[in-house]
Amino acid sequence: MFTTRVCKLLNIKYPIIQGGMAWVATHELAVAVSEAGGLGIIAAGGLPPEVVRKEIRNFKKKSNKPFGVNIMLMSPYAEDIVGIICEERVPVVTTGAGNPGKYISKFKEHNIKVIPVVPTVSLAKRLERIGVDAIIAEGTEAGGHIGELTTMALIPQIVDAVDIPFIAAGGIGDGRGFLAALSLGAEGVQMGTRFVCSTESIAHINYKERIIKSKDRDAVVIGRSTGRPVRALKNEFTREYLELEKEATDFEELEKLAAGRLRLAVNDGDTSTGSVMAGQIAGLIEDIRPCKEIIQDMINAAKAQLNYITSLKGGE
Ligand code: TUI
Repeated sequence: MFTTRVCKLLNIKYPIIQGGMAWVATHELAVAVSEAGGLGIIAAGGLPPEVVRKEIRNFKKKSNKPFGVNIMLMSPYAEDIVGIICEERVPVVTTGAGNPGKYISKFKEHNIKVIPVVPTVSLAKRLERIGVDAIIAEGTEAGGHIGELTTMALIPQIVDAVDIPFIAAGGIGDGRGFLAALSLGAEGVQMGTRFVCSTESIAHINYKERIIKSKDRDAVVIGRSTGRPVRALKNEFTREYLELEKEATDFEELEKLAAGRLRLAVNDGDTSTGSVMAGQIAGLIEDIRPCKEIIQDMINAAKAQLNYITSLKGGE
């Protein structure tokens, strides 16, 4: 059940992909997700290329399952990381925070599956034309760097616009969200925030606990004025940033304020002055569990939800 073109394309059991969260998505998390039947992803984020190579090799030492590397296209190292991914024969690449168009032919030459994250229909169509294998359509409910459209509005418009399989992301954290995404036409889901709160995620315990403590309106957006909006949980840092933003401060000053804040929260556990990037679904998450349980429970809950829907009868 729930076997889609995404499962066949990626050679995975469940069409569940782990988000490429900078600093959080190390090989440890990727191994856990891949071993549980999903697709684990190592986030290159802003890491130097040789560190990414080590992460890839560490994954391969611990698992023979398919996995991917996410390239954050704003990284100054993006080009070199593309080279390493090709050398190391990584099976799948996801990209974020930009248009990966110029790298597609190189990945194709190396037989690497490319799945870019896109926030709009127009970019999805353009990338389909140049030969990407699938698309991750990400709604604004997601954590980190975001687009404008909601998942609910974006997904059906993507289905109507492209023929390649695509994966829904943004606001998905359990079996109900998974089933809803499939109902709208997606052939898989990508989850970030849910996997941050896994046993295997190396995020500091304070980061995980901040997500568990969060309520529905805690995931706020900073940086709208810069053209690079980012969703993170409300704290001293987001308040200071939003105050500065109100004063119509220039881009550079805002960038300076945000520099290093994600690492501070993820690695040092400073959830007051660090950036606790997370999606709107954070309010739903109540526990830290092994990736295997997260995935199994999602599949079981999706089946239960589908049975419930089929059981609904009209008022005859
Ligand atoms: O990339 C993400 N989420 C991220 S990246 C990131 S790293 C960061 N660290 C500190 C400050 C700011 C960022 C944190 N979260 N998600 C995928 C995503 N990609 N969302 C939106 C996009 C996107 C946006 C524009 C993809 C393509 C795009 O194309 C524009 C163009 O050039 O056509």
